[in-house]
Amino acid sequence: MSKFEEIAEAVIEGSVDEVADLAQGLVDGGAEPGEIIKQGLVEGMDVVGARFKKNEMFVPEVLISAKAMHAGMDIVKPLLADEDESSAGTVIIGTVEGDLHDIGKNLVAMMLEGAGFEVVDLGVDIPADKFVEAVKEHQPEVVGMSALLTTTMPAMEETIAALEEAGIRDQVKIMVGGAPVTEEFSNEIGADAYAPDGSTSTDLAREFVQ
Ligand code: B1M
Repeated sequence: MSKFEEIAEAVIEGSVDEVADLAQGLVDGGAEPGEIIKQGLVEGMDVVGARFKKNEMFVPEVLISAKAMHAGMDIVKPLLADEDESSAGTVIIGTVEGDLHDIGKNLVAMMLEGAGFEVVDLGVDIPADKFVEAVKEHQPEVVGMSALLTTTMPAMEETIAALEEAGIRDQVKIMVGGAPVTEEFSNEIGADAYAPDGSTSTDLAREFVQ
């Protein structure tokens, strides 16, 4: 097994210290930071995402894997000469206004980070105008919105309307998700895609930036 495969395996197992040690070892041995991310950390999180989708892994395990992935990122990220160059793209993500649920949104954000995206996580209870400001500031390729309450789902539509009003709707792809959200709802409100889970979010974001 190569050192990259070992790091991917350690991410899957959620071995935080092992990932950190392996990442440090690869850095000391002269491996490129981008290679460590793509062939090690991202490979591992890709497997985690796929297993989570098939119910072979569950939320607590995914969170531990994400923590392990972050331990590797902490070592490698400062060494990237130009983060933008190695970033797969930028995604702004947030839970919409009135909604405080963030476990799923955080998982999605971590999966996206694991896939090499620069993620700007706005947090929870984010009003439409904050999304608009963030798009203007960070110029992302993708905007992700999460809602866990049927009562906050309309805030997704309001946010899309605010982006349209600001004249920046067409600059971004909009992805929505959260337990009550459906493909049908996503189409109704004019989003570009519905993602049922973190793994699909990552696949969609990759498609969007191509
Ligand atoms: Co809340 N809550 N909650 N809650 N809560 C639900 C959602 C509920 C279904 C429980 C129930 O009644 N059975 C219900 C909603 C009913 C409805 O609207 N239909 C509910 C309610 C009513 C409420 C309160 C109103 C309760 C009250 O105070 N009376 C209140 C509202 C607070 C508010 O937001 N304003 C409330 C509060 C809370 C807690 C604070 C206690 C806590 C949240 C803690 C936190 O997030 N930090 C909480 C929790 C934990 C839940 C349940 C139990 C679990 C949600 C969760 O984290 N799931 C939930 C019941 C349930 O879902 N079984 C419930 C795990 C998570 C990994 O899944 O978030 O679906 P999920 O994310 C998935 C996908 O949906 C997707 O990917 C994730 C990974 O696969 N996804 C995206 C999510 N966002 C995405 C964005 C994307 C793409 C994919 O693109 C950007």
